[in-house]
Amino acid sequence: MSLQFLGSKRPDEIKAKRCISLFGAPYDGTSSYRPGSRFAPNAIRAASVGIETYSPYQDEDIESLCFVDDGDLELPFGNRDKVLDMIEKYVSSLLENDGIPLMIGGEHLVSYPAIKAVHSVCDELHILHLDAHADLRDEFLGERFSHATVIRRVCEIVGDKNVHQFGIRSGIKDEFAYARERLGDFHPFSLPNPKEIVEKFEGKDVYLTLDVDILSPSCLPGTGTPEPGGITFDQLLSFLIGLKGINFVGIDVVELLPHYDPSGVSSIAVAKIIRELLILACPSNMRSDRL
Ligand SMILES: [Mn+2]
Repeated sequence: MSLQFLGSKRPDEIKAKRCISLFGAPYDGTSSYRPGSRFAPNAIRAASVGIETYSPYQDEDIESLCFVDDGDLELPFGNRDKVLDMIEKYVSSLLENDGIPLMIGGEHLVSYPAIKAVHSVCDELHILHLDAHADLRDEFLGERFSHATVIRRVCEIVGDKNVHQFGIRSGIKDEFAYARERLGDFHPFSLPNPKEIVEKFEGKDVYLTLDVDILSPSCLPGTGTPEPGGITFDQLLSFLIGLKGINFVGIDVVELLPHYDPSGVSSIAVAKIIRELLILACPSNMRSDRL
C-alpha cells in the first residue's frame, strides 16, 4: 500500500463527488539553488503519521472531513512545458467535479498552472501569497517560467491588484518596487492581522499559495532557498487559522526539501500546516455527515 496522508480517504472510498483533493506535484526542474522538492509530497505523507488527526487549535478532526489523497502526478521531469500542462489539466478535472485542489509541491512554479486552471472557472480570483521571496522577476537566467518568476506570471493571469503578498523579505530592488506600486497588498517581513484579511476578502474567491520558506529557517531548515529571518511556526499557524471564513477555491504548499533537514522536523511542520489548512478550507457541506 502506497503512502497516504493522515486521515485521508482514497478516491474509491468516498461517495460524495465534491471533496478536497490533496495531490502531489513533485517537480523541481527550475529550482535555482538547491533542488529536491520533488521528494516533498511523500515525505509529508510519511511525517503525517507522527501527528494527530485532531486539531486542538480548531477543535476539529480531519477524519470528519471529505478529503481524498489522490497520490502524485507522474510528471516528466525533463519537460517543463508538459509538466505545466499536466498540472493545469489535472486541476481543471478536479474543478469540473466541484473539488477543491490542495496541491503539495514541488517547487513554486507548479502554482502557475494550478492558478491558471482555477482562474478559468472564477469571475475574479484573489491570490494570497505567503513567501520569503517576492518571485516577481520578469525573467530569471533568461527564463520567463521559473520558480523565481512565478508570481509575476500569476499577476499576468489574475491582474496585479488581485495579488496580495505577505512576509516577503528577499528579492531584487525592482521586485520590491513592483510589489509596492502595483500589487493589491504588499506586507513585507511579517503577517498582518488576519481579521483584516477576512473582512477584505469576504465572499470572494481566494487561492492561497504558501511557500514554506516564509518560516524562519530555525523552524524550517528543509527548504531550497532558505532566507534567514522570518516568522515562527506559531505566527504562521495563528495567521492561517485566523483566515476562517474565507472561501478558498485552491491551495498549494510548496518548496519543502525534506532531505536538507535530517531531523525530519521540517516535514512534520508542513504536515501539521496541511492538517490545519484542510480544516480551514473545508466548507460545511464537505463534513462527515454528508460523506
Ligand atoms: Mn520562497
